[in-house]
Amino acid sequence: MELKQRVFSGVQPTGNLHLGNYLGAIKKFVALQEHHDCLFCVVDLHAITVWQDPGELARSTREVTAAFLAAGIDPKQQIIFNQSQVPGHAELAWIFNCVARLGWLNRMTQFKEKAGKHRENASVGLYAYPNLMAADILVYRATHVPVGADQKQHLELARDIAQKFNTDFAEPIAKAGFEDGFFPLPEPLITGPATRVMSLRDGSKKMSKSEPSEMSRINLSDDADAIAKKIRKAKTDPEPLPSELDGLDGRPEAENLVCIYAAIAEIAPEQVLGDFGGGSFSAFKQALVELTVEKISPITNEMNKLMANPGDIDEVLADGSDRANQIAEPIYRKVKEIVGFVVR
Ligand code: AQP
Repeated sequence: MELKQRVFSGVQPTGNLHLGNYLGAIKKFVALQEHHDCLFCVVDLHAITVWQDPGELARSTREVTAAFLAAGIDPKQQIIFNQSQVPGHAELAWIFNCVARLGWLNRMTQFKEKAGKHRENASVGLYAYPNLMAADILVYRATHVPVGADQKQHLELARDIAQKFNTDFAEPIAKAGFEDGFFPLPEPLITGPATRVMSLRDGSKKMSKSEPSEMSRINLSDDADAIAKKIRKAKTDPEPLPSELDGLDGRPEAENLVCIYAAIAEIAPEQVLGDFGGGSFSAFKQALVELTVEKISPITNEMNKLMANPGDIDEVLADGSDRANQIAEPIYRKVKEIVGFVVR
């Protein structure tokens, strides 16, 4: 049975959607929809692995949906939905809890970073998060997953889980007519100059929703003045911009701004240095402000308009969830048969 190419990716509704989420993920979703069948998910089950205020969670779920729509994803051609409305994600995650090994999860660096010193106090959900992420992808037998570089390790785990499931249940899978295994090994799509956008205040840390300093990130909700202020105050170094890429070695803040420019302008970092190399940071930052405002402000304005009608956003999610469920339900039913559950 030939497997259809299918794209899946998710964004957590945990507030402060930022330029890293946009360039590392959402902008790529928009490009991929041209030639692929895609599912774009607001992963609310993932969000609650860390406590969320319920009212704020609902607002953020609509805000991420608004960002998908405002960025240009077509909700009729593609599927936009929230994870908790499709039961197959959590159900398959349980089976994967029984397939994945503790040793695999113990290696996950994101859990170590997020749990920090208070590991004993972290939720079980935060620890098992990568199993749910594997289920998110595989409940659709998705083949391609566009993500930022921070998700690479979780994607590798999803491949390990798919592989182990295919091996553990090889016999019933073959009997059911799946000659090449039941689950595909999903391919990460981590490409372009902005796979890891860094903090504007510290080039060694990634731009992140949970960083307390607002100056560290550009939020998709920022207006032109806020964008300008944050870019002008972004940390740099005393040297002028180099003309060649290797001149950025050991200069993470300069490299970050060049890569942000390249990703927004859709050109190579070499070309950015060709245009701005040898010049001062202040001239480059001014150009980056203008470019960022030109490209991000229309998205922000559209998000604000969409957020004024939450009922319309909820309809997009309900319709997308129904369509997602139509794909997930028969796949999960087949999984149950393969595992040996008695089904009706
Ligand atoms: N800095 C980044 N650069 C490039 N891509 C990024 N992504 C996140 N940060 C960057 C990508 O955005 C998508 C959605 O991310 P998420 O919402 O699922 O969660 P996250 O990775 O946990 O986001 P944050 O901002 O880093 O949140 P906190 O502060 O909670 O850790 C993913 O494809 C992600 O790779």
